Amino acid sequence: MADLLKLLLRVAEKAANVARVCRQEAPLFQLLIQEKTGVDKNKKFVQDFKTLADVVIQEMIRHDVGAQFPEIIDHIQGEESNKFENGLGESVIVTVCGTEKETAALLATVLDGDQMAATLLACAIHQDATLKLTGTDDLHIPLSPSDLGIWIDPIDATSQYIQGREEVVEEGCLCSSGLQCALVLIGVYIRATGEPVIGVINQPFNHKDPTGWKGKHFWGVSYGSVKACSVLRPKDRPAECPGLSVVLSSSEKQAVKEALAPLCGPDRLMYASGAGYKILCVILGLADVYVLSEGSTFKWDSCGPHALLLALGGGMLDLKECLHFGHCEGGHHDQGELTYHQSHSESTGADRWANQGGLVAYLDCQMLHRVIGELKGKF
Ligand code: 2IP
Ligand code: CA
Repeated sequence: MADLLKLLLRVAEKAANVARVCRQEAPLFQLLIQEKTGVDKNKKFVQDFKTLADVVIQEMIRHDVGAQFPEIIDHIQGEESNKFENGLGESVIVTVCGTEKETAALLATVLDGDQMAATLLACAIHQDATLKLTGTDDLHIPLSPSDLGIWIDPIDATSQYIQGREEVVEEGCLCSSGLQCALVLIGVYIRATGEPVIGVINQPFNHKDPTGWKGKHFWGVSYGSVKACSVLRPKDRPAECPGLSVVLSSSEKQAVKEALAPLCGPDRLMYASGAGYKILCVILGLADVYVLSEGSTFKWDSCGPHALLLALGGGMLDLKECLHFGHCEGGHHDQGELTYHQSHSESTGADRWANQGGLVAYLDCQMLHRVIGELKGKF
């Protein structure tokens, strides 16, 4: 399955290219930033261009993975539906076609005949990405494609991507908002158990050099004794530095913020945008723990980054379950690990795939234990 990992890294890079092109090319950028409401709303198609960009990236990943691994194609799910409908009852299924020209023609139908934008977008979708891969060649992952399913978040933290603020941060610090928080997330899980096994994260806007924005990618594999990650596990905190850092959503409940403040101190209780980005902060050691008390993330937000946490010896748990049962024994915490194969049948729409009990992401079980201890009974 190392071939699947390599393919996912390449398609995630292609997705990152599309994300960058949509901000670089003026005709696409104009479409991206204009919020169409009321009378300005595109009369022919209801969705905004940003939804189209998300859908196109998701379908491109589905197309490329399906071509090489047909056994997985019916088990690739994402945040977006590829069906575009308008008020006149017409609908178009947005897919990636066999040729760039055909894709451009199809995209033009949902872009209300804007040939220029459709051509630019189709060109980015059909362009192969070049990526230098390291550490993936010797990997042997004893899994079969017919056992696997995939979750895709084409662009997580879409609002940060659209606003496009360019934040400058010091090395080793997290970015609370801005383009750096926007990520392409792809996660592979075992269909029978829901366990995440392969994760790919691409950060299309990692840093800027004189030629423009440059991205960065991260990957992890966790299956039985096979644990591999492009990121080194951060060093354990020295004993003389007992403080603990937690990253939260700025919209987190006040009770959670207050419960964690004494544990972290003012500088170590941090806020950042993007569910995927906050998990990446834990993976990179920029924060020890990410806590979310609401059911506001979905399987596509967490599956990919979760595999990297597992590869590094950490994990991601359902917060509610953890608060209820939570003990961390023997250095690892198995109870309440999030899974990716079952929907909430009582819910509708995207909520069927929500991480309903909230979540807590960690690398070091001791840190998890301290955070859970503080939160118990507080909200
Ligand atoms: C969002 C995005 C938001 C996050 C939310 C996700 O996904 O990651 O930033 O909220 O949970 O579902 P917050 O930043 O408060 O953590 P998307 O941008 O793809 O809708
Ligand atoms: Ca998301």
